[in-house]
Amino acid sequence: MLDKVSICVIAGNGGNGSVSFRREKFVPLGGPDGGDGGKGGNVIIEGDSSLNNLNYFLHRRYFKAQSGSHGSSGRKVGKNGQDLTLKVPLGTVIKYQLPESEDEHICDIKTHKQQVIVAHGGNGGLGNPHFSSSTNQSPRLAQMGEEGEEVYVDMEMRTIADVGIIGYPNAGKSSLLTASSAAHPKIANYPFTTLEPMLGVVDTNNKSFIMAEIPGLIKDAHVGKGLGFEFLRHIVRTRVLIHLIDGNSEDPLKSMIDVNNELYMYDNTLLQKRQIIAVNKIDIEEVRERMTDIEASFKEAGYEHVAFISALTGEGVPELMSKALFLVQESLAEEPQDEEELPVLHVVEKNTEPIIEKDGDVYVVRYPFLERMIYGSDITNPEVKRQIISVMTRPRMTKQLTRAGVEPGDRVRVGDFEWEW
Ligand SMILES: Nc1nc2c(ncn2[C@@H]2O[C@H](COP(=O)(O)OP(=O)(O)OP(=O)(O)O)[C@@H](O)[C@H]2O)c(=O)[nH]1
Ligand SMILES: [Mg+2]
Repeated sequence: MLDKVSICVIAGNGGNGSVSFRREKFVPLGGPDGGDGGKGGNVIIEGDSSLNNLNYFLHRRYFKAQSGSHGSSGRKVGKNGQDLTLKVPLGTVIKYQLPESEDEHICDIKTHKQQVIVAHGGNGGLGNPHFSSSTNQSPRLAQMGEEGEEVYVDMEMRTIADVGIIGYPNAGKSSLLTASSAAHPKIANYPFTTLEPMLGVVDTNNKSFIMAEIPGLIKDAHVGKGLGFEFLRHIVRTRVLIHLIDGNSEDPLKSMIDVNNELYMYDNTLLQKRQIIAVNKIDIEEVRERMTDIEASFKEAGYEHVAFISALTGEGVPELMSKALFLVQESLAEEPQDEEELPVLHVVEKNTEPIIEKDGDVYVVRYPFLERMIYGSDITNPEVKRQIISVMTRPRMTKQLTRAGVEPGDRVRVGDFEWEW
């Protein structure tokens, strides 16, 4: 079962704007009619309640949404690229960081069809009609489409179970899951039979909840003993823990304290969860005889309520499940009702003002709007060169460049285009 994966997603590029002129009979050169490019598709991650693992990502780690089509003559706007939607199980936590950004975006996919856009498609480039002006009726300028965002996304599935069964290996966790749900985890008389979390649906009192067996917790799990902390993240979001103890073990109280210590080492808030202590295997004669002693030792240590069950015969199991359900409901009632959660969509920041920097003797203008115009136009054409310079020397640009210290004779560069001021 794959429950943790990193993938690379790339949104579609915007299509290029087009340079084109109307062709009419008897009119040698009509007005500009190049269409804008279409928008690139987004990459979206969507919750799907029918999934329970991330296996889809086992063999594919690289995903790209469709790019927008280029604009064409007759003001024909390019088609938008299709979004790419990746489906993940509920309980998946998504983390990603945009290039050149400090902020990490974290999003928790909790509901069916919940969506988050992890990479935005690039905008389409503008066609040449956008560059016409009173002084330039035949603009040969158009914009290249914007690049789609490329983002690395870490996904981690954290089981959403209401109840987690914890306890030393061999305590009978799988047996309890089998006794109370339709799940069929392997049961055997040796430790570490179960190597990954097992889930089952428990029906009790006309209600149901999801219960998970959390395997592998032993003393020193925090330094990697047993299965280590591998699966502890799965209990972070459970509401109730059933702490199952082998009544036949040497020191039931100590084994419980050992496991709770490990929880504490991992995340001390885990001990604030509602926990039911259940001593198992009371069908065994010796265990039955020890029951009062065990109860007394727990009481002495401050644990008032201990349930006694047999996962094998089912004795005490229905009562234990009712108690678990009761505590789940209690925990639900306490939780502040989720204010309508805002979808986590990162805001696309774009510099809307030119930035002027010096690279040696050259003044470099960084401004996506103009850079894309350079890349979208044929700068080998002398007429295009002339038009670019006239856009660059409009009053607003001139003011900004002068303020930055540009003087006649200096070199100025935008994208691949360099000229003398
Ligand atoms: N007599 C008796 N044996 C039990 C009971 N519950 C479990 N067992 C036995 O204890 C052994 C371990 O049971 P599992 O359910 O596999 O225990 P587990 O906690 O899931 O163990 P791991 O997955 O290895 O951590 C098996 O041989 C079970 O048959 C019980 O109530 N009574
Ligand atoms: Mg097991």
